[in-house]
Amino acid sequence: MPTHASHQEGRLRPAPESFLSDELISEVSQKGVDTQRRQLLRGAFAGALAGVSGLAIADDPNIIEVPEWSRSLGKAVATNPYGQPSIFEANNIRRQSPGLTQTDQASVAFTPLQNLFGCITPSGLHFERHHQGWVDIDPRRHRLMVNGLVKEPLVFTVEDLLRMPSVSRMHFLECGANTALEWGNSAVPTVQYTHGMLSGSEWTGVPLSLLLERAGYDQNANYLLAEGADGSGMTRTINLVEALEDAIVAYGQNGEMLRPEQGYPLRLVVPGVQGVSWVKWLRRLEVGNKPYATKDEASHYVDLMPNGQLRQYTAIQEAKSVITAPSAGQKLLSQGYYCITGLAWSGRGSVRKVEVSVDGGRNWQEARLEGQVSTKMLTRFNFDWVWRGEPALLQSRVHDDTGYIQPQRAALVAQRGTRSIYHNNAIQTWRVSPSGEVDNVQVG
Ligand SMILES: Nc1nc2c(c(=O)[nH]1)N[C@H]1C(S)=C(S)[C@@H](COP(=O)(O)O)O[C@H]1N2
Ligand SMILES: [Mo]
Repeated sequence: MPTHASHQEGRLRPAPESFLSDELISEVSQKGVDTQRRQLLRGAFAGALAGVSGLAIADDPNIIEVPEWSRSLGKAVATNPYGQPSIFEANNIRRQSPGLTQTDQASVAFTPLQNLFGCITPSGLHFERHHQGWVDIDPRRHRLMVNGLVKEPLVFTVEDLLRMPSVSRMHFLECGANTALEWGNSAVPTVQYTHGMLSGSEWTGVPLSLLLERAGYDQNANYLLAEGADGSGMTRTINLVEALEDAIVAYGQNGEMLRPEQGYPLRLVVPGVQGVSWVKWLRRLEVGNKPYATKDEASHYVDLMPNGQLRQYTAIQEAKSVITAPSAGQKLLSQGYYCITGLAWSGRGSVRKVEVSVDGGRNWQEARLEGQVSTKMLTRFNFDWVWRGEPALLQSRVHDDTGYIQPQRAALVAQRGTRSIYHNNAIQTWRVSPSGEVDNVQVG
């Protein structure tokens, strides 16, 4: 078996010393091109199956010389009391889109999907979307009120909630505006910006149903208002009947307390529903019997349909998938084997099947689903591909367990027009040119 080092370096030009320079990082951030990932693609995949992997190069100093890390003491234990990624991963960061207005508070930073494996997003790379900046709330002073159509209004402290029975479940969180720029013809440069308002985590907290039962909610009520404690006045109407099944008042994310950017110390988890309803810094739940038509569901988060009407309360994130590598902004440097990899998910249930096309949707073949397939969670898929230098159009499409199939862009546009912002779940196309460059194109 070739070692990881020989994969990285064998026969291939090693990464230039400067690849972590500030200039490069800022250039990468601006253009959204991920040079480090290119290096990895070059190193890890080039040659595998084409018979060149593991070929030792006689004068490779990385084989012959004993590196300094083998000749010295390592750093002391607990030098990093809270572990950090390797400095060689400094390029793996959340980024603001070059195509969007960048404001300090009402903005979004996207998850670098092109660099991630599996289906759990490291908490520090979970995308962030704040309407009024993020806050770091003192949990001792935070309160959650449950009121409205209940027998007994209640106020919980964070400690109260930590003492209650808890559940831990894996779910994706996708902003309804994810892939919004693809409604037009803006050719967003990387998958980080086309699909990076998407993350997957294990969430821990108290089932919403338990809190509402404690308060004695009115069994005829069918709506819930969720309110956040930040300055944005974030208030959302939640479908109560559905939320009673699987919504969580969460304090945990990937085994620790929520990160402040994700709503520390409490957030609502509404599996399958668009991100905006996952109210962060959750401070109040009001049981009601009609939709609340708050500002974020009357003027924002509505879909402008081709007939000029606005569609309201489109909560569920329909089935969607995307190839994360190879993807736009990356480059295939040699012919041979590639593992096409990506993510699939459905707000209505679980992924049944993912297919991949390398010819723009004319022919489809089934991809492998890796690991556990969980409901309303990201599923990783992999697909073996040998590239012979031909131009290619890479696409993926998911089937979910309701029988729904992710639509081609033309089919979605025929129904929805192009003036929407939210709920674009069309098939994404990456074009591979004979030079190996991969870019974002819209076909079909
Ligand atoms: N209180 C509050 N909750 C909020 C928001 C906010 O600005 N304030 N943003 C919403 C939006 S639009 C999205 S997409 C998700 C983003 O969650 P994240 O920042 O943890 O990725 O949180 C939602 N909950
Ligand atoms: Mo959002």
